[in-house]
Amino acid sequence: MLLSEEVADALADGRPVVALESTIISHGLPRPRNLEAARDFESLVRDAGATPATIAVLDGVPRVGLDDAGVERIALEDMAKASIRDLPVLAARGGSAATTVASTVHLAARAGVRVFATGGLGGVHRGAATTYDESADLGALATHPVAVVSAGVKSVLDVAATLERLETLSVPVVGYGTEVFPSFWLRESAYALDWRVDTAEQVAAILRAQDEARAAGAAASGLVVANPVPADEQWDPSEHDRVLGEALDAAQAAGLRGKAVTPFLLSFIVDASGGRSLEVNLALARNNVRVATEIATAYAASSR
Ligand code: PSU
Ligand code: MN
Repeated sequence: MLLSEEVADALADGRPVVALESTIISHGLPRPRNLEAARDFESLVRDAGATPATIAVLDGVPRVGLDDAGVERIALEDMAKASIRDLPVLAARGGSAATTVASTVHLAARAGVRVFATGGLGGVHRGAATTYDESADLGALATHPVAVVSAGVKSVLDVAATLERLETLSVPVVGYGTEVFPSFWLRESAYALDWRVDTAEQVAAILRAQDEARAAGAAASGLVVANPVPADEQWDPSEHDRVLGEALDAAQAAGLRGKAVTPFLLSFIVDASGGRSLEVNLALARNNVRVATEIATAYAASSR
């Protein structure tokens, strides 16, 4: 694993660092908007006084913090999609890949980065009772000390089952300024949360409590910070419902399985919505990067 110089320096000085995911860039957003987005997310972190750590595997080496050439590669090259289990295979053969939430969390934890921003979390797919399709993101959050700021999970997933699994896995979930779990393009799902936070300092205090528990011998655990898309940027709910139905039908007709399912649904929905879902996706991801930067800043301040 290789840390960029600026990430290594920031961590050594106790300055705030925000991990950023690469699968959202390589497989979640279409070219060329994805390159713009990757640069934009990094700028948002920098402009708020923190250090971005975009994470990916390049030529067999997991990287925590990319230079501009690396950012271009994840956006413009055809990258594999790597979960945690793919990391040793890529290392052995010198391969390159974008990292999912699961593998980004894993590498961030190894580097000592405590806060991570993405768009949406992977979760339990509809029909999982027979397909067993549950993202490794959930298990990764159960075992790594990284807080993930996301806009919840997409309504293409089984939102209720995802929340149940997070409960079983003992991953805390807090709503950022909300009592309701968001559903990615929409501010709300049908599911209420147990805990609401309203400030970055409140999240930093939870991270501190986790650190103290771990120092006292508790196992590592992540945190889901569920941050709804701003009200004026959410998708029109009726258009959302229509496109969602079409996407689920298409995925079933295509008979996809494994890691092909999520990228298929994402690109189908961008096309079927005439690009509208993409604008909402970018808006919510930017919002998550902003909140993650505030949390990382509050966390760094609280450890001085
Ligand atoms: N959800 C999104 N956008 C994404 C993904 C999920 O709204 O780009 C990506 C993330 O990288 C996530 C991965 O970790 O899909 C989950 O894939 P799978 O279901 O194969 O675990
Ligand atoms: Mn899957």
